[in-house]
Amino acid sequence: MEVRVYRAKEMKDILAQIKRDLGENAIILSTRKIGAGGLLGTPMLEVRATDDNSVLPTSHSSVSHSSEFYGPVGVLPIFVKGESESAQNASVERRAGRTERSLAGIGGNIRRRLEESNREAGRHEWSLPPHMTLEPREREIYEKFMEILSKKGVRETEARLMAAALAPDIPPNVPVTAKALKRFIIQALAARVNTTGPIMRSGRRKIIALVGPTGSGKTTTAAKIAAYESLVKGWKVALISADNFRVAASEQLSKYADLIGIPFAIANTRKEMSLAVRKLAGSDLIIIDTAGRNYMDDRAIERLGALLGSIGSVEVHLVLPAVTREAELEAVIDAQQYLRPSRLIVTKVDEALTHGVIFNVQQYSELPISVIGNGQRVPEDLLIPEPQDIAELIIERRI
Ligand SMILES: Nc1nc2c(ncn2[C@@H]2O[C@H](COP(=O)(O)OP(=O)(O)OP(=O)(O)O)[C@@H](O)[C@H]2O)c(=O)[nH]1
Ligand SMILES: [Mg+2]
Repeated sequence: MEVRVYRAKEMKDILAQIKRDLGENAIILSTRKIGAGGLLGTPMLEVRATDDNSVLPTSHSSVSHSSEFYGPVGVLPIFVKGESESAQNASVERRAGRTERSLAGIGGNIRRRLEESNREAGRHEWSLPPHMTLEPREREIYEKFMEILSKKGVRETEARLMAAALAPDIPPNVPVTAKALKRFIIQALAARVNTTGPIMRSGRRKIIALVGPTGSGKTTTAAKIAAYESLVKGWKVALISADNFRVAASEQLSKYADLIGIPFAIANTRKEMSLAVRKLAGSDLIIIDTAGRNYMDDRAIERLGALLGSIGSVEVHLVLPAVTREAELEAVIDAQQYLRPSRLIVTKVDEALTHGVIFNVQQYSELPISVIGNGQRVPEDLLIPEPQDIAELIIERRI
């Protein structure tokens, strides 16, 4: 077996040279950095290669390919140098065995840690709300409820109240298992969640505005509602873009209006807004899409408030994404109080790992939920939820 040694600063230069000398199927036996070379003493690379592919490991040996070698000469396997094929194969197999053993070790560690943390979770004793006492079986049920609710991301204070109120009501024949108890917790959640039902319930003319933080899904949801109410429900719908922050934003909405086949207007000042609303007076439903603004920017929120204030009566829907941390969502809810929202829209539930956040923001804002956004498709990924839908989504991830 002829072994050649190449040195250069760049791997690509070495690979080009190897390709020229030894052809496309050359095998790299080893690579290493060597100290010398270059004006500034830049490290050089040294590569040993051969065109004798009998050194390749047998198919079951696991030899890793380095991404460094994907490129000009294609995939060149890295291989350890050795005197003979059998010695090389044995070496590869020894290394593969070591890797498997160490992976098994890591897997074992992860599994052990998971088991420990599950045992911890099982051992966790949830404190009861103040002044509450429970019989031993009730206490056991309470613990189970708390385990389920906390796994689903329901805020602990809310969960404790719900679980403590519910535990004494569970009939004695119900086993204390998560499976048997889930339907009770779904019922309890459904009884607490507040939703509005369809946006258009009567033929009364309505103007709604979607407000909320940047990128929360306002424009997408405005288009979804417009398509649903107009194409499925047959109402006369119009869209207004009040987003003068980005040129592309009104274009985005105008395209949706074209696709749905409904009127569209842009209104960035109080005057333009009054004009647009007057022009679209024949519509059953006017949907206003607003600019997403940083919730800490009070001035922008005030300006938006003034713009919406120029419309006689507008139903404001606050759009929140289910994938934001709750502390921020609460800050957004606080900041947007100025706009007097009366409805909540929760988007991106398809991207959330747990859905307790829907319940938490609903309880925190005390606003009923009008719409759930569960994907990017317009208009398919829209849900006008009943409380039961939200409870099932939280506990069973079913929608
Ligand atoms: N997965 C998922 N993505 C969504 C959902 N709703 C919106 N999006 C995506 O979120 C991104 C932002 O959506 P927009 O509707 O432009 O959000 P916006 O609130 O109008 O954004 P700004 O006007 O910039 O504040 C887009 O990529 C949407 O496709 C949803 O329910 N699920
Ligand atoms: Mg937008």
